[in-house]
Amino acid sequence: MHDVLKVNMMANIHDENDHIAAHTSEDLAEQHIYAINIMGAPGAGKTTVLKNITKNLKGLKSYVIEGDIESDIDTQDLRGIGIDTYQINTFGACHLDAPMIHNTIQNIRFDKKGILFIENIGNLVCPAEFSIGEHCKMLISTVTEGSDKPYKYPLAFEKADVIILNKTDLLPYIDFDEGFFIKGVRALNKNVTVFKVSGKTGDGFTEVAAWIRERAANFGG
Ligand SMILES: Nc1nc2c(ncn2[C@@H]2O[C@H](COP(=O)(O)OP(=O)(O)OP(=O)(O)O)[C@@H](O)[C@H]2O)c(=O)[nH]1
Ligand SMILES: [Mg+2]
Repeated sequence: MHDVLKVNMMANIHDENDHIAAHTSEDLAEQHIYAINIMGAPGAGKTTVLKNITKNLKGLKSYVIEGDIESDIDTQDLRGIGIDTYQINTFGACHLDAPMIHNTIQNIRFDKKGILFIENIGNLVCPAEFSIGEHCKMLISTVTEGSDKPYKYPLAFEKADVIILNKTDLLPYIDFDEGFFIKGVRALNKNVTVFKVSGKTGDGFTEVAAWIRERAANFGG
C-alpha cells in the first residue's frame, strides 16, 4: 500500500490569492481608493451601471479596470466618455484574480481620491469565488434573468455587499416575481442592501451613488 499525499490544490490557490488581495486592498486604501468588484452575468448591465453611478459621484474620481475574456469594447466606450480605464484580457479564464489586479494597479496613477470600479468577467459563478483586493462586492442581477437566480447561483448572492437589480424598466413586459427574488436573497444574505435601478432611464442611481459615497467615506482609506 503506497502512502498518498493529498494536496488540496484549490485551498493553496485560494490562500495565495487572498494574500495578494489583502495586500492590494491595503495599498488602495492608503491611496484613498475604494475598490468595487462588479460581478454579474454577461450583459446584466455591469458597464451600464458603472457609467450611471459615475455620473452621480460628484467630487470623487472614477477609475475602471475592465475584465473581459477578449476585446476592449467596454474600455473604448468608457475612455470615450473620459473615464480613466484599464483593460485586462484573460483569454479564456472565467474570472479575474488577485495577481491580475495587483499587476494592473501598478500602472495606474491614482492622482485623486476616488472609486476604482473593477468590472469582472461576465459570469454568475466563478468571480464570486475569488477576492481581488476589493473593499466591496457589487452584484448586478436583472429582472430579465428571472427571479429564481438567488436559488440557482447562491454564492454570488451570498458574498455580495450590495445587489443592484437592473433593467426594471422592462418589468411591464416580463414575469418577474420580486417577492420570490427577495426571499431568496434574504435566505442567503440577511442584511445586504438591494437597489432597484434602470440603466436605461437612470432611475435609482442617486441612491446607489449616495450609498457608495457613504461607504467610501468610512472605509478607513
Ligand atoms: N432596457 C434596459 N437595457 C439595459 C439596461 N442596462 C443595460 N441594458 C442593455 O443591456 C445590454 C448589456 O449592457 P452592458 O452594460 O453592456 O452589460 P455588461 O454586463 O457590461 O455586459 P458584458 O460586459 O458583455 O458582460 C446593452 O444593450 C445595454 O444597453 C437597463 O436597465 N434596461
Ligand atoms: Mg461590460
